[in-house]
Amino acid sequence: MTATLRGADIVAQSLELLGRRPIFTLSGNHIMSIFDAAIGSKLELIHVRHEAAAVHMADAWGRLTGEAGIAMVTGGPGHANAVGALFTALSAESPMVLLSGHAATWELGRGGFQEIRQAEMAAPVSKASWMARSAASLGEDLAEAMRIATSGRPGPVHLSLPSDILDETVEANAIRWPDIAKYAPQPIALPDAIADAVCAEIAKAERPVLLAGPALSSQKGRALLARIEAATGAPTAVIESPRGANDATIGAFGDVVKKADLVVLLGKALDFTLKWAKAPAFASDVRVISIDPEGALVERAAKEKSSALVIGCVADTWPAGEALVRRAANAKRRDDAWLKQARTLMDNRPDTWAAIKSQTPGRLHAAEVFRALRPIVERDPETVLICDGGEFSQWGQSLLPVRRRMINSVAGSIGGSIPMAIAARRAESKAPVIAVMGDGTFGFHMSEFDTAVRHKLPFVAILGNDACWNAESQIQKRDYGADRMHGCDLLPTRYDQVVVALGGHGELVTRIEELLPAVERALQAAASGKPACVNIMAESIAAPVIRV
Ligand SMILES: Cc1ncc(C[n+]2csc(CCOP(=O)(O)OP(=O)(O)O)c2C)c(N)n1
Repeated sequence: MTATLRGADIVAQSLELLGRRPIFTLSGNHIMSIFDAAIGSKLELIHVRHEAAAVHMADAWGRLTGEAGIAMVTGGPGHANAVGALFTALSAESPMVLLSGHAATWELGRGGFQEIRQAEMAAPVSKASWMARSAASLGEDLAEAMRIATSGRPGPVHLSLPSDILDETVEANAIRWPDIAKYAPQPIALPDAIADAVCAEIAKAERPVLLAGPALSSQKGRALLARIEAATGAPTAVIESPRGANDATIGAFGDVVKKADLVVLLGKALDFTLKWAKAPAFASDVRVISIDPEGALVERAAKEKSSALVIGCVADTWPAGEALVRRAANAKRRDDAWLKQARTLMDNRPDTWAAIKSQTPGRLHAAEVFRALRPIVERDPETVLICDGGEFSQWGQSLLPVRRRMINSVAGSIGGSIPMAIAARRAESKAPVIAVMGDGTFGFHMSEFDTAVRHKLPFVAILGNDACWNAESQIQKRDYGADRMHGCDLLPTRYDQVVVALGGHGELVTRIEELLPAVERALQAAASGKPACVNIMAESIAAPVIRV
């Protein structure tokens, strides 16, 4: 008798073959065959409370580890819930794969249960999106999805899995298991001659800057940028926030780019975050170099900057960065006066911040909170920090220097930090995982504290609770006037008690003296297995802007 396997078993075994990692999932009719196939396999299922959370977790896994994170949801509504979160992963350039169950192929076009055109739905927020067509080749579909997710500019990929294909049995000798070597990413190198030309342009420029996209925001990516900076003498920065050069993480970088006479884009799209490198954000005669994995983005740079684009080349970011480090030695050495000047601006945090104190009894100012937290995040160099939400967390971005950090991406999409912290804990077993967010943001996925408790994946949430969607309230104040701020109020809810009810640890902080003891207790709770929330009553203040 020939052995047979179900499509679902082929999925489970292929996922093992392609490198074991957790599967962030929410169950549903179309994927119960895969849950069944997981029995006796080494698949680790982390079962969440909302499909978007599964995607945020896979996104965080991708960003922290560099390997494709996997989210698995059911078809129709499960898929629809998941798709929105792909936008965050796409703009964070995060490698991940969304596997969605799907109506059976024989139901299609006939009004099948939860039938919807899933691949088309996910296409605008994915690098690639398709529906599997045969059980025998499911392993190849998975390998191809992971290859695309991790190749070139990393990003999310979607694969729909029709339930009849998952249920179908295939004879073992007919199964096309993926040849792993065939699916390894094939990076596009930057030719030495072009690397030499880029290095020569940098050496010749008076005030060059090198800007990287979110794919280099990882610890490894930042280390590569530090090496490029040391080798070329050009200041480097990751542009990972919708605030672009005005992201408070990079201090007064807006003043640096304004002075620049050459901008090297290393896997950084020329887009709204850079105001398309036009005046007044940049000098009107700034010259631009674009090195990008996507030809379309090199072309866009050419279109936006016409003859000011001095070099455009399709190459992958990592090998291109390595080539610049290697070839910089051949270029004329520049003095480091400009680099020092730029670094001073990027490290700038206004002196006045050191003395900021809350003006509102019973509430803390964000600057007080993050000044106090800085020594805590610096205690362990492997600490993972996640910053999410509006105004409060941007103070955290600015005041908490860490090597491993994730923010809510160029899309500025709030809400993913609690699931991201859970996935970060799964990727990092020892160092503290700290998520900073506003109270509006906390509400998106607070039920995932239950997931953290069930799966013993503890972290600490630092919650700036001003009972307001403050970022939007600040827009009303700025654009329409202080007398037209309305409709953005929340309640001073005891989110700490919500977390206790879900099985975690909660702290309420209304005075600065209470902050550090509360955070230490929260860290201890997390170290002993309980996720924790420090609910800090905070003043409603605008995000920091650093200008010199
Ligand atoms: C998914 C998504 N929904 C809505 C927005 C718009 N938005 C940006 S910040 C913000 C308010 C955030 O409020 P909160 O988390 O309480 O942080 P605060 O600004 O009060 O510090 C909103 C609604 C967004 N960027 N992303």
